[in-house]
Amino acid sequence: KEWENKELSLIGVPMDLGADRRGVDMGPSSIRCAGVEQRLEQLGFVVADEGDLVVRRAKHHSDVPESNLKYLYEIVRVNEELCEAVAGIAEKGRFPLVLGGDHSIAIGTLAGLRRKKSNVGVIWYDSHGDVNTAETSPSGNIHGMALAVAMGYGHPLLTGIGGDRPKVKPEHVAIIGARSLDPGERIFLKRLGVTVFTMHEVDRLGISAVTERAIDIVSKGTDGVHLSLDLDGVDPKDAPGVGTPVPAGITLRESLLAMELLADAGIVTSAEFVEVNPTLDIQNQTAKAAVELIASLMGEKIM
Ligand code: B3U
Ligand code: MN
Ligand code: MN
Repeated sequence: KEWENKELSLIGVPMDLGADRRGVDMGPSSIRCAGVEQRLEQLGFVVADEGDLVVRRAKHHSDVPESNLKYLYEIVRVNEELCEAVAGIAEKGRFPLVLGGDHSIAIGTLAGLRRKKSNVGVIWYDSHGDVNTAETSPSGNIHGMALAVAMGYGHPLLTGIGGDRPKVKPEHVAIIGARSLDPGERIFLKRLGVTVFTMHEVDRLGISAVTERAIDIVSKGTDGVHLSLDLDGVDPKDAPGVGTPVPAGITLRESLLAMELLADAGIVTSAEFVEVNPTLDIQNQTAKAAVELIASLMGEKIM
């Protein structure tokens, strides 16, 4: 593994424009407060905290007239910067760990990874599919479009970040935890043949079988695996501090098992943890859950 040296770089992206809701910009800060750096150091990682990117407060979302893409220009600008930052970290052979911010930042993360890897596998752990386009989105919120953009579908300013080529192939993606898909998203996912482990599969097969199947899919024919974990994939009882909680989700306990299985498989080469909104949280519980998940993903064992 390229990060066998246990060198890891943290980068925060206080992005909330993709969710059009304030508070998720404090996600990186809340995860840092929950002790992510110390926890990684206890695991033997040499952590470089690159700090946070700057996200400009937009005056009004209708900066693109007549479009269903809120805050498009600033989201593009920040993701271009994130792309460069992630590419730089990956090129140094360090493990990129990105802290969000809303899920629109996956666009920049995946674009940056594409510089180093031509076939990155992606585990999209989320209650949503995030495969809307301006045409299908009910909200105009770009965080609900990030995975479609990474696969090459969406506004050219978004799909062009880090170059016009698609950043991820549909056959290298596995979504885990889906339970809120828009009609257009269902059609899109079927048409592209993306593997989706909805809550139906999680309940029928169990999280361990689902995670094993997902590992098979994202590691076949790929040269690295990115985990994109939206905290709203976790059940809101365990992770209440998210902008769009969806009930009946994957418990924290099941999610920790999924992270342990990923750690055992030794396939994950980058990760991001997104959508933590401390203004909606109870005592920073959701950021603390994120730190537990990060520790398990990076190899922490009970004994
Ligand atoms: N699918 C809806 C809702 C949504 C997506 N992601 C989040 N919410 N967090 C949309 O707006 O695209
Ligand atoms: Mn998401
Ligand atoms: Mn979500």
